[in-house]
Amino acid sequence: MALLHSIAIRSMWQLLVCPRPARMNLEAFRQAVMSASYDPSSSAATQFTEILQVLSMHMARSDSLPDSAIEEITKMVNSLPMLRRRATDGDAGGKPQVLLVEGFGSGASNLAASLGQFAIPVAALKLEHVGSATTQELCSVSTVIVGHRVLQTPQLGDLQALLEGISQLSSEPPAVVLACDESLVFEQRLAAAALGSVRIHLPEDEVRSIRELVVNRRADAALDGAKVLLIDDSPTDAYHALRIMQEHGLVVEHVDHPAKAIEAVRRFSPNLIVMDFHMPVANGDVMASVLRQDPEVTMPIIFLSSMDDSEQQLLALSHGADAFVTKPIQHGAFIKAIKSMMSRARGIDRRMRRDPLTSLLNHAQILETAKRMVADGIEGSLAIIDIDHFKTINDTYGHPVGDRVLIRAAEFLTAGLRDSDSIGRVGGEEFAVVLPSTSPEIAGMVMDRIRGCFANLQHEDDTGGAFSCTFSCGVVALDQDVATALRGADEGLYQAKHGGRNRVVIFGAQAGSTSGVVPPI
Ligand code: GH3
Ligand code: MG
Repeated sequence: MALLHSIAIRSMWQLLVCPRPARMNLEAFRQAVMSASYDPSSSAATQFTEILQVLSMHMARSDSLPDSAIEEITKMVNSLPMLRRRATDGDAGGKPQVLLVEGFGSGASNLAASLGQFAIPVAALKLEHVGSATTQELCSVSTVIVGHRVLQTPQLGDLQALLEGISQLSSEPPAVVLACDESLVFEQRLAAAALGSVRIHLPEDEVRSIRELVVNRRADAALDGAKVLLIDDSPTDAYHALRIMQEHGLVVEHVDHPAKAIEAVRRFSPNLIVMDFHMPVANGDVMASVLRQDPEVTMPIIFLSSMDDSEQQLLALSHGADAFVTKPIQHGAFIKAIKSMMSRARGIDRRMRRDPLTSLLNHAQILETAKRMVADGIEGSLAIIDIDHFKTINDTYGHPVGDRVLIRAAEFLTAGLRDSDSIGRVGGEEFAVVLPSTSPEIAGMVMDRIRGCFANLQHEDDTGGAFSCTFSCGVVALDQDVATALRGADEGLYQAKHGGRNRVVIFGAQAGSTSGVVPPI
């Protein structure tokens, strides 16, 4: 049975069924949904069942689907990857990815408690009880927190064995966060090196940097939905590589000739390229140079090769290749190589493009996105959002609680907007959203819907109490130069603040045109 993932299901629906919703394609889609693998208790499972019900109901009546059913299924299919992401994020009952090893100082348990406040679930375990921990509990662990006192005890060996066990289960060694009361001396650091990749955390260090470590490891480990361009002229080899990658949730596009590679890279924007070394017209070393001529092609390139010639391999590496995998492909080693390349590339990409607290695009990147959209002749809208009285939240509840509100606002925007919209953090408590192919009126309504829901959210403070907060938003047409649009959105935001906050104001694109407060939906 094919191991299909939510993203593959969505691609199939968008690329195959929606353009031609005839019986044959509908049937293929129904089969794919039925054979998809998922945790039967997850919210994604409910969504899968609902899709099947809608499909079966309409297919019993006719050979094609009415527009209303297509719309309904499209909505469900679009939300699948998000449900899956949520499940892996550990929200709706996901397995904890952080394990606290208890008994080696209060610093570690304090850190674990603070992470809990950032909505990161932490499981706890004593080393003497490792034997009773189940595979289920340990296989999702990517970070282990332990107090530094473990370094001076004979239990250090038990901890090493636990870490080894976890890396075998999850095919990745976990990161170790060593919670220390004070700076370590060199001998202690030497002992800590035996634990693998260790991050030292002192009482004065910010908890949010550990939160980032956990969140990033989770994002890096997930291959689901990452895009791979496979360039291979041999149908048999291509089929083999394609199957392995698809089984691990990768979205793969295959081209069978080097001449098609450049166009495919532009259209498909892969996260990684896997390429046969020996191909007609150009071998791998030349192809690597050709692809790297384009400044956009920064993604890793892995070569598949049956040759053992280390000199040729070195040459290819000097031309911009990143790794070699020898044919015939060994399933495990191949996926490991892909994971490690992809995770390194994503880490670099994230540091360059993303805001560390919210993982949204940073200021420069969201502006770049807006500029690119205008340059491509796509009209849309720009929204600037600013949280109301945020300084008071910090002053009343403390900075860490303020941070949590920012993270929540970012998650809320991400969940409420389309995948094609781009979201950035452009200041302390200010966000920008670029909505392609959306008029300011529609963008205003969308932002107002999110505003209304956000205002109803309850945020927890550190004493178990709850509070709510609001945001104001300015919206403008993005059909002109970005600096002018930004001034317009800022002006809309200014009017929203002065009109009483907790509202969205659409600023007219033309000077002197009317600006409007969005009526409640
Ligand atoms: P207004 O409704 O007019 O927008 O008032 P405000 O209090 O939201 O605006 P103001 O600009 O006076 O305060 C913004 C505050 O945001 C001040 C700053 O300390 C805080 N801030 C900036 N970056 C961060 C951050 O990363 N985390 C936290 N917790 N606070 C931040
Ligand atoms: Mg503010």
